[in-house]
Amino acid sequence: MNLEKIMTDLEKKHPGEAEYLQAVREVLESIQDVYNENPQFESAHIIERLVEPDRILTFKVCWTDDNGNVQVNQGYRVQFNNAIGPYKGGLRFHPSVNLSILKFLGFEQIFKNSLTTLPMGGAKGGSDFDPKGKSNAEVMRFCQAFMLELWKVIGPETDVPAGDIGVGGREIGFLYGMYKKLARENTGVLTGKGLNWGGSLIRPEATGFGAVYFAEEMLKTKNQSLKGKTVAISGFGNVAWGAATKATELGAKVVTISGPDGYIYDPDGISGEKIDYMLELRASNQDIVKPYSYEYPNAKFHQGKRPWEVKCDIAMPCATQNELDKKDAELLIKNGVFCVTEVANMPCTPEAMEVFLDSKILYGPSKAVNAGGVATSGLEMSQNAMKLSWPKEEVDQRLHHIMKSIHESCEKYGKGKDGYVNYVKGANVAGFLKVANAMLDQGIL
Ligand code: NDP
Ligand code: 2IT
Repeated sequence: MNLEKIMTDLEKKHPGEAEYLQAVREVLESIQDVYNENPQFESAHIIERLVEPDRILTFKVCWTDDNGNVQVNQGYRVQFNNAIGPYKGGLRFHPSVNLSILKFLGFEQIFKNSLTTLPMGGAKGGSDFDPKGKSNAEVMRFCQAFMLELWKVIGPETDVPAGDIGVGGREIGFLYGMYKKLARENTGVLTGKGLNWGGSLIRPEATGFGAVYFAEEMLKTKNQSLKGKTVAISGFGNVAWGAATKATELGAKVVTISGPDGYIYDPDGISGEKIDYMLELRASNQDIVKPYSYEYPNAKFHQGKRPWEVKCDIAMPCATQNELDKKDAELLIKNGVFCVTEVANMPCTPEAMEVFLDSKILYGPSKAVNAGGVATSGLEMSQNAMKLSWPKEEVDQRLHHIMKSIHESCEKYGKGKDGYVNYVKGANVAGFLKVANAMLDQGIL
């Protein structure tokens, strides 16, 4: 594989798509060896076929706000690869959404979904719509207008969207309602549905729970556990909530959460009703964490700062891409962090990742760590297909089992001669091999 040539060609073809190019480079660097050892991949041009999405749908979303003004947003669905199952991946509603971000997320989703052991291909979609400050009725009208276009390309056996930043239970409800009306069917076309209309128990918690189960497996390799560990978390959305809940349940102390306004340091630990308060804050539509320090005066708000300056054993970035850079990584290491698990998608910059790998700490990449979310979406699809619903314990047990198996795959392909497990390499190679072999089996498409 001529990595630099592939990257130069891709940069020429897709100039300025920084996040997408970053995600591709990371995977190609990891899989180089296994790719070169298997000439059948090169002769079938697997890389060239894998780095380009199968297709991208872009569309205009017109809707009317509460003041009667017409609003126009951009909508997207990137169907990346369906070698091992129907396209599967979330929808992100955030003003920063553009094609580069959705292509990076869709590309990552291929390997993540492959790791889950379930038959799901990779996709992502969304819009530059900003849910912040919008009324319920506005969110509903936007979701309905978005689905008016999207429904043509999705279906329970073709492409199954779900949530991501800015898309939670409320949005999935509005989207599903419109899909059902247009397609005249009541099927598992979206995941993250309401629990009383086809949703799976544990799906809301699954990304965070899965991430903590993965961290537990990593710690076990060092004869350690979460008990008594101090954890720094960023973000205060759905994923941060699930991670804080499970980490606390397993005996860790979560001391930070963060928002675009800064971070909260709570020396007493963010547990119990404080975790519920985090959800209230998120639902308040203001997008700030500062009010936490009024509610719990022992906690301190640090304006405009990120939580990576606090002393912690475990860091769990749960907000967004590239939110932890080289300086943050060096500071975390200096302060004694020994385990970093990426719960958001690609939260560490390539330079930060290098610092963690060079330091040989336990470092779990997002594809592996946060795969519990989409894995539980896969379990929701199975339940919908069987027209059954599993009890909470069963879903949780399956999720736990899947996270253990992802950890095993990472160890299998990521363990070096010195015994250090490079989980980045492990996740990329394991995810890649399954998809690449499926592509070989299915011919040139
Ligand atoms: P939410 O919308 O619930 O929360 C994301 C949170 O991060 C928001 O509070 C957001 O605020 C905040 N945020 C964004 N940028 C920053 C920043 N620079 N500093 C601090 N906070 C910031 O989304 P989720 O919890 O669902 O998603 C969080 C991450 O997890 C994303 O990377 C997502 O892709 C990933 N993920 C989600 C899964 C899911 O099932 N939901 C599954 C797997 C991964 P603001 O809106 O103002 O930017
Ligand atoms: O990034 C992700 O894996 C998600 N947002 C969840 C996708 C899904 O289909 O459940």
